[in-house]
Amino acid sequence: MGCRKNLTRLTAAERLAFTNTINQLRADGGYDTYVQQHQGGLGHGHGGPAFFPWHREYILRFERALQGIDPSVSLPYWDWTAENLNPAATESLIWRDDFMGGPGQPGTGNLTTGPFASWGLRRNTFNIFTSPGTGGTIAARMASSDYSTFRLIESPHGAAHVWVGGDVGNASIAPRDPVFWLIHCNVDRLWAEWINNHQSEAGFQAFLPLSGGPAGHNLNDTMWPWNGTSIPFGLSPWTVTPESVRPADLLDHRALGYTYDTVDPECRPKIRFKELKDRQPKELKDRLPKELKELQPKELKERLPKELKERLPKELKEGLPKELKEGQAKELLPKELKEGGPKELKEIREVPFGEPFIRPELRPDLTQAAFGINPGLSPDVIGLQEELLNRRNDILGGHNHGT
Ligand SMILES: [Cu+2]
Repeated sequence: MGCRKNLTRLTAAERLAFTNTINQLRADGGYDTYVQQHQGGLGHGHGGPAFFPWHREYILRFERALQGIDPSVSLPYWDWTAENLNPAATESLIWRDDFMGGPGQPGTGNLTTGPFASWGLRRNTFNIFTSPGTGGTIAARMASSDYSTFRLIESPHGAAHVWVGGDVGNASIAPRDPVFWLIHCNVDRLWAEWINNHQSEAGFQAFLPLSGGPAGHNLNDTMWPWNGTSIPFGLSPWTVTPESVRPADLLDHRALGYTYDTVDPECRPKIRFKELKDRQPKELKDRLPKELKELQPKELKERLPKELKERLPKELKEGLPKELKEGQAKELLPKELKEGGPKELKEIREVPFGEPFIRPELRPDLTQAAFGINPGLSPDVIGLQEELLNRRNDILGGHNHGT
């Protein structure tokens, strides 16, 4: 299944593949159809309950078009609610010249940098280090388990459009700027995340209304343009084979064949080794018990799993990790294991997944073509980290996410 990631997690190769396929789709003549559909759907996929499902189907079809060119591509998302600031950085990630390109030129607003520089796009002349700053509103909406409250996120999503401005700031032509797909992938992620967070609550509805709303906005209504009905908003038609696409068909993103890194375990980053390489081995070593500190990585690798096991209560020592995997006895673990393993491991795991940008102290030189760094550490040290993490995951038996 395709894994839709925060754009800050894309490798240089993934950024290139994404922008290349978009340019290819446009060169093939397949891009403008999406712009027209969005324009035709202005009064249908916007300003009402269908906003989330309509755009889910819409961007999924676009993603599949990209995958028809390069199957490795998935849409990335731009979490516009997070600080878009990279204080000590040379540039912020989304506006890199090898990704979305920069803001519009002062005066004209013309986009003259990046892979889409020749498209004739316009954007605001914004400061690349400042944020749209809509996080608070999103959090309140996300906390509600009522769809009619949640869906008001359409409004702060609009603020992200307007903040970038130019083409993507104009609803009738917004998808002309590929930033559109990143904004709407985030909208879609928020819906997936919201459903995931609330679905176990009694009476939860992933979409409302079930009936009684405007046409196209009820759970079991088919949606334009996929239903093949006449063009409702006066735009030139294109031929579609009628398909039944209803909000009800779109509630489970996994069933549609993709995952999100903030929702689905298999899409989550296990660990950001590349970013941690710089820092973690030294810190990890500093925290080891004195008698282990002097050991070389190879020796540590052999000894640590054993040490870890010795810290368990007697009654668990013999049985690990099978019993724990089966879900019992977690409460019998020593406090530090309960909370996610020895402090060292916990810190490895919790290093800043979810933050939009690589922490300054971990950040490679962003003026380089790639994010990859090579601090020249021994593979043994890296292997040790991996083993510790794997071991912790074994011990916690799948309870390794999100506590
Ligand atoms: Cu939008």
